[in-house]
Amino acid sequence: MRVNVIGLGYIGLPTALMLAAGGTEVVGTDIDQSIVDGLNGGSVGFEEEGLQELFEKAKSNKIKFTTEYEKANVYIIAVPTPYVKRNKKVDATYVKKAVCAVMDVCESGSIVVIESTISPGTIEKQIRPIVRNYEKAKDIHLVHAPERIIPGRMVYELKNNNRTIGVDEKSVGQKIKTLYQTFCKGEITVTSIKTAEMTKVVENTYRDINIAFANELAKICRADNLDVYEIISIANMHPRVNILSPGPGVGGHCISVDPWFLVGDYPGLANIILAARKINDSMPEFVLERISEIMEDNNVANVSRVGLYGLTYKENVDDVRESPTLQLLACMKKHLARGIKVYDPFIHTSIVENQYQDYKEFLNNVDMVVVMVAHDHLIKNLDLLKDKVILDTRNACNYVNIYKL
Ligand code: SAJ
Repeated sequence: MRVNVIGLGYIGLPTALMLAAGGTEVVGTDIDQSIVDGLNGGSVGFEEEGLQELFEKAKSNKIKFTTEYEKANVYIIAVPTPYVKRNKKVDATYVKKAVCAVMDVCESGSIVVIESTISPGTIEKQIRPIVRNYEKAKDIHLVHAPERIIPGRMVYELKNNNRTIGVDEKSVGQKIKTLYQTFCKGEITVTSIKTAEMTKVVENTYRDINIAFANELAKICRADNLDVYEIISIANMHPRVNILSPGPGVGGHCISVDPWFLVGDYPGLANIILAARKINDSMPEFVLERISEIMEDNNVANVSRVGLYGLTYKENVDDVRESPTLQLLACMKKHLARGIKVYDPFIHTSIVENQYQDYKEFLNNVDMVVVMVAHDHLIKNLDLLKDKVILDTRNACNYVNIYKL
């Protein structure tokens, strides 16, 4: 069995390494020469617990990295699927390009597994027509095997999470299941392609709606001066209730993106889903209102004396995609409000105005700190904040007299 993994990013690379470490012959392909050079030079490119050891094991099992697509029995495509901002539909361009390139090199009988998240029906409407254009089409098997791993716990979750495999034919499902079982100890469900596509988007949408509920509760509790965190923690003591946490908004490339696929594809039907998206997208604006109220209470006259802690979409990662802080800054810019200061220990290049690289210098220049992300770095250095007015949007600081959402 020879596997060609296409796209050596956050999902493709750990998957390729897992397969190779488990003894499968693997070729990893990426169009970005610098990624391939980095891997061939011995650097994995990003930090994840256990990834380095996995890399060493895969190398000793002769994993190969290249910019070329190669002949293989199975192709696993793990390239990005962003969404089109204008109509909120999935943009499958990268997947389609990868499938075309695979079709140019693969042999009849090959299996093409798409791991990238796609909206229900994408394989039928956009991928199958590409495959049909090739003479070998009738013997090419399409599969959808979406991943579920979370940044920060990727290696552990790749090994232990349950998985879904969508196929046309049960026998192909069994082959791919056996392949994934070389590293995955979780339960693997084999179903149809469209069900697998839908399930993946449903999982992230479920979380988005649950977070939106928590965020709406935060607004309701603020209006009535109740402690939303206490209410949620008591409610969650009920054996069948599990409300997630309110926050300054929802970022990242999954939970804030996937529900739009359903909204875009099922207009008029996806109502709760759309409302949830709107509530979560309204949170940065709500944080701005809180900042303005708290500034007034504490005689902080100028927004340039306010600092946002955290630029990433969640704690302890260096990923800023769709982050609530970026959403909040965009909102301020729209209202011609500028000058708020920003710091994030994970972001070492300057990506926004008034961003500091030195934490103490940042703190020296502000009277009020808004905790947008609760990195461990913040929690370990909480005493540095003791003279500041603090708005903690993550319920992470245990000081008294702290403002919450
Ligand atoms: N957030 C809240 N309140 C919460 C939980 C999260 O406001 O109670 C916010 C976070 O701060 C962040 C956003 O939501 O801005 C998303 O964070 P996350 O940690 O919930 O999820 P992601 O985007 O890092 O990863 C998700 C995971 N999905 C689920 O947990 C269902 C992961 O398992 C998926 O593989 C991944 O999306 C994906 O690729 O789809």
